Amino acid sequence: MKKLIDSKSSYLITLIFLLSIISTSNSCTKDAADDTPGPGGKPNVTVPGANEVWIQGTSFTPETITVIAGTTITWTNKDGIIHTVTSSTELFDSGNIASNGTYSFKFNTAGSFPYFCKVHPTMTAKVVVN
Ligand SMILES: [Cu+2]
Repeated sequence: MKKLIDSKSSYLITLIFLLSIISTSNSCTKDAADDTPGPGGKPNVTVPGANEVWIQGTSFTPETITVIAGTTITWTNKDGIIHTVTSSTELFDSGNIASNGTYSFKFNTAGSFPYFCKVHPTMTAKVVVN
């Protein structure tokens, strides 16, 4: 009889132990999810920041970026393939930008500066400097 009680109580202890693990791991998951949202409550960063252009899905985002003179713009290749940032007026040329690579150029004079990708010439965009 004593042996039966012992095995019952050890079963209960095991059950309580397992339940506490499950509830602890649930609260951990919830905490991690709560930490995920970035600025503005959006989960992580899904849009380029100011003075930033993303090369993503074989296109430039934003297609037109407007900045003031003296601003440095940074392009980031978010694709898994090579792209370039090449001025249509030969003002700048990044050369090949590998996946996750970046290229920066400082725009000192006002004007409209169209550019394209040498690898995919249908990829076009422009920088407007005020
Ligand atoms: Cu390209």
